[in-house]
Amino acid sequence: MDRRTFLKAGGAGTFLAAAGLAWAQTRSNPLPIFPLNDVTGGFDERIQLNLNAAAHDFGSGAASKTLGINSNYLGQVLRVKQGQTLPFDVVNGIGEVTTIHWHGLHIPGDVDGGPHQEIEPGHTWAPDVPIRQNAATTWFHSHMHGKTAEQVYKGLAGLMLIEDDASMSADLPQTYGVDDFTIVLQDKVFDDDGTMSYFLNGETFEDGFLGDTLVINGTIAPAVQNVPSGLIRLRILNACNARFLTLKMAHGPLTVIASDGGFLASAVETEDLIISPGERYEVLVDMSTLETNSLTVASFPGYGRLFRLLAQFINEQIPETSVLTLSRTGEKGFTGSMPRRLANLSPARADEAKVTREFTLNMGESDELATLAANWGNFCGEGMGMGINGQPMKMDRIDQRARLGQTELWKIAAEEEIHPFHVHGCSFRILRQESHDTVSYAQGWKDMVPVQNGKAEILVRFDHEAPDHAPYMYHCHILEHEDCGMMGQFTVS
Ligand SMILES: [Cu+2]
Repeated sequence: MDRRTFLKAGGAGTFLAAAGLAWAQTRSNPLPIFPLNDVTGGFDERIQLNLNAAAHDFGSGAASKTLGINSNYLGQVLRVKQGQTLPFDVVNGIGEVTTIHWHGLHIPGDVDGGPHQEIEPGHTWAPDVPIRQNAATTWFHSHMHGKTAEQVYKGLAGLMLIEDDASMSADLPQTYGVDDFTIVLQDKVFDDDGTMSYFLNGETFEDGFLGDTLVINGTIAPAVQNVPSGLIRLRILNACNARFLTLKMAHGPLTVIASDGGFLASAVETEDLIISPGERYEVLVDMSTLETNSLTVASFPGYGRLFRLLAQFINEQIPETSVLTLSRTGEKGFTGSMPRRLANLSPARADEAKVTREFTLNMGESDELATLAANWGNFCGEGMGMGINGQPMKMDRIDQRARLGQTELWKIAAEEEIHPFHVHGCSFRILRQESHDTVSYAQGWKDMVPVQNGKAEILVRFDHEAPDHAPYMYHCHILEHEDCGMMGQFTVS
């Protein structure tokens, strides 16, 4: 057995163990609702984001060492409005250097919060962040190169709900914490003493860190939430470091109304929704008649070669776990009906592209890649290397130069495995995924595309500048892959 085969076998062992585990505890916790900081009506002073080192009980009874933003774990939900320029004071109190990247925002490179905008411990980063894009569910998180995976895992992430005039007057549930819920899904490992653990070895670098316990809004699943009758809106973020999730309702379909970059053209009904690390989807669930309904999560059985092979034999045992039970009260809630038309979305036209770029996501195999990755300051397992087009991330190298306002066609391929590819500074449209039809709920505005078995093609355009000293990133959103060098840099001018 060579090293990789051995690592793969190790990965399968962990997976088999996880498959036999009850992912969930037996009792349900109340769904934690993140405090809402709603500045859509304006703000009097700078918006303070305090990054803290803290302790948090996930429901295991033990306090885990965590990171949080104005909170002990994860952060407030910020609700902001198109047209605002948000004056942030991001105060680094976590005791080590970090950055905060605004994931999904169309903003200039010098306020993007990528790995070049380091915040030293005790220092404050004060970017003015212009919100010019349409309504969307976005998030922000550490992008400290080499530490992103660990810092995000520990909780350095929060949500930003961008609204606009259309979204605020739309006939949709939008009463926060009543019929409009922000849902953050993560997978964790807990030690026997109930504390959260994070460790890295060849396997966790290769597959990314996969937990065996699902956590929803910072509490061990399942959670329960009382809701009024009518439509319930769930804005869902997959904030796992590496795990793809398949979401379903116990009864009836999910109605998808928005993806990463905003509303779909029209609502899409689906039995299951695949959500990759970093992706967001907004769904509606009809609670007019059911007493209870549950959001269930299974691990997407497409991950890894051996995983797929094994999945054929043990597919039945992959636990489909309830993460959130909605329980209908007597109250009357949102009385509108399922929407049909949601937004004007012009068709994505490949013939508008002036430039074509090709990317291949590389991992593991060559010693050369591992040596380069290590030499250029990436954080990898021993002997491991990752890169894009044969090049691991290098902080002082610009890989691509794009022109402002020009439409481009990007073709992305993966050597092996599946990788959720993310591009900074924009939303894009998925044109095609060679291996399979692009699911209809992924045909709106996106900033993530899963890449596996053949090329994924996206149509992208940048409307803000990113200079050499503050370039944008494109990278795999399996955070251990990103830290290991599956990332590149580009300017826009
Ligand atoms: Cu990857």
